[in-house]
Amino acid sequence: MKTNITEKGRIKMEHIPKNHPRADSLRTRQRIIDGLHENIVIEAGLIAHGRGEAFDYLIGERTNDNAMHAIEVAVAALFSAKHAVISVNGNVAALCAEEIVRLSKITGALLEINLFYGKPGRIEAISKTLRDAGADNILGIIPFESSVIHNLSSNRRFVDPKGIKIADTVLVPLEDGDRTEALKEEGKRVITIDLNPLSRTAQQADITIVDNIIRVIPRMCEIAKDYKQQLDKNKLFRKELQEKVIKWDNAVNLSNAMMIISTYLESKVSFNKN
Ligand code: PTJ
Repeated sequence: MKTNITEKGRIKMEHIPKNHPRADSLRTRQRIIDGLHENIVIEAGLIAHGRGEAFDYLIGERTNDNAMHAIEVAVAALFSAKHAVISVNGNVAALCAEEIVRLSKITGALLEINLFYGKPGRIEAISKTLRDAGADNILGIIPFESSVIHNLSSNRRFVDPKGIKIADTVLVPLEDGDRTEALKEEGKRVITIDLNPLSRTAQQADITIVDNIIRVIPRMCEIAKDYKQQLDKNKLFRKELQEKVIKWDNAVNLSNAMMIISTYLESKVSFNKN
């Protein structure tokens, strides 16, 4: 058999057949695997990605109107914040470094690396990826033992005193569920992106975007660009954005997300219900 594995035991992106029915999904998966070899992603990140893929099937692998509404409110929240921060972990850096840097530049939200698994060299590898993607200011690079989020025992508690520590709004995509409650206890507004509407983070965040980060961040950038243009023309537009956030009901959003999964599954069931 002809091998498509390199000497280092890795498959190359170009070895994914272009006409494979799931080529996009395989390429995305490959970015996570490459991220693992580059010390950006941790082994648990592969498991997290698989979990995400499974939930993506359940929403039909597309951005629905409910998620779109959450995306708009999330961008409105970033613009309404006094000090917004986007938290970057290994999976986020591997999947959408360029887009997350673009979102940070349009909205003015700062980028902070915050990892659950503190393996040596990861922060450096992730910051290189972000710099290569155009980031010029990255927080969370030096470990701040003295700046912590209280009531949190994982590695995520160490935060940058210029970033998450003083933020009023934090975007925490693909989160493992131990931090949102603690961030909220410190009075912060939490936005998350999580394909699993039942996850602890999804349930506890103020704004949960139930969709794939691969689709979400480019859409957030488009909307942010539009809001920014409107804000430049009319300062009163900020009030409209604030209203959007105040009116938001995350419990309704999560119920809608679960209904969408349920309806999608029902549409696939072909047995006679009578
Ligand atoms: O890089 P680190 O050390 O900070 O660790 C990052 C991971 C992702 C390994 C860590 O946060 C973790 O273990 O996360 P969990 O507990 O697996 O949770 C990740 C959540 O993200 C799950 O609810 C997944 O369904 C969801 N998810 C995975 N991939 C995607 C996703 N949601 C949106 N888009 C995705 N592509």
